[in-house]
Amino acid sequence: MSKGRRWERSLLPVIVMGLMLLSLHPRLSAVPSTPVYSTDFEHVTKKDANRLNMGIDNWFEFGGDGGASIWMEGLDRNTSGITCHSGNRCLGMELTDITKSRRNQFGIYNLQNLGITDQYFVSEWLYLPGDWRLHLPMGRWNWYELSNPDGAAGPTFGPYTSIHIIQRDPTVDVFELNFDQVDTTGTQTTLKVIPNYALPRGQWVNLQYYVFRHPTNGIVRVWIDGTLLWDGENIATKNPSIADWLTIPAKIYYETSDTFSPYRIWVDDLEISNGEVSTVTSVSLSARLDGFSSPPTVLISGSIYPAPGGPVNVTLEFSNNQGGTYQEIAHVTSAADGTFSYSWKAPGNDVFMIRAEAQGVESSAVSVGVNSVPGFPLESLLLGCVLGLLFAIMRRRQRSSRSGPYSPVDCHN
Ligand SMILES: [Ca+2]
Repeated sequence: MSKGRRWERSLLPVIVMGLMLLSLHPRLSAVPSTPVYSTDFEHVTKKDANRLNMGIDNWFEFGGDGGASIWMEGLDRNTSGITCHSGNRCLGMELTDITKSRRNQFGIYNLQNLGITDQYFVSEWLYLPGDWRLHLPMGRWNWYELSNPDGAAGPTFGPYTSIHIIQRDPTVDVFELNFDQVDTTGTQTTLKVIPNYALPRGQWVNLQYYVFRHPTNGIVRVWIDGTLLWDGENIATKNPSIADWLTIPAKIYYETSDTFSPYRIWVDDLEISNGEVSTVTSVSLSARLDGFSSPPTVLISGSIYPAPGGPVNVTLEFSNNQGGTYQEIAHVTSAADGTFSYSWKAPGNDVFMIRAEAQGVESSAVSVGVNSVPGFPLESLLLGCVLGLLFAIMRRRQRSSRSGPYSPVDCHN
């Protein structure tokens, strides 16, 4: 073997290392993002009694004056015992007088303005109070409507799908989850029943749904806390005669003649995507200090489970007060296999707790100690090596194509 080929082969690991390092760089690994809207409600305010300043068209339908209201928890109110899912603010919805209104529904309209046509995915966190229960014997109205994943936005408002909670005996703490559809004539059909459903109350719950809009072959899938509970296919999700449509991520709907009780629900961390997004059940994270970089760089990497099959938004945060409060590092997007990475220039010497969040699911926090030490820009050095080497190889191959195979003399040119 010639010296020329040994020279190339000895530097091959450097090339591979350099390319691997470059592939980890966030500016070079950016991928298209499927999510088209998200809010943690931290900067959302009430626009009026029926709308929020949240950047997209929304409307709260109460079905009667003075019987229902909305508020920004953490801004308009601080309800005892309520901690928002993220940050300090979330949306609160309530019925205040169910003789006037049995409805408080949070509708989002004109999703086509976000580039959505016939597919969308909604992820959000909901909170039902710990003492939440229904109050009537089983009858026509002993059910509670939690959400309408899809619906026509004009008379007769069909077809639409509903997520219903049923309590067949109000003296027994057992619930049933029903997935129903109302067709264009107003007829309701129960498409799936989950009896003895362990309804989560007094805790935040991740509700996610996917809708493919089609007059006959539509799809609606619903997950709660990452578990696919309903996989509905070949159902009507689009009314060809009504152009406008909406989705209702959260809703209170219950019997009007019931004795009043404070039916409240809270909403936080809403994200809308323009296609189906696999649901996140857990997030793993690791972080280590790159001792050769200056200023100190923390190499953060992690993975979303299960593999989402497409990009998912991931928020990275740090705390330098032993986990008390967190500040944002960056928003990154995962690869289709769920992996994500980021190189973070730490804001000084300290012990940092770092965590990642995707679709409202948080990783465990990991700890990294940063000590600023004199170093050298390894990344730049490797990039220089790689480019220089590639240039040299190209030149040698041009020469060899003119003058034949390498000779030992070539190495000393
Ligand atoms: Ca929030």
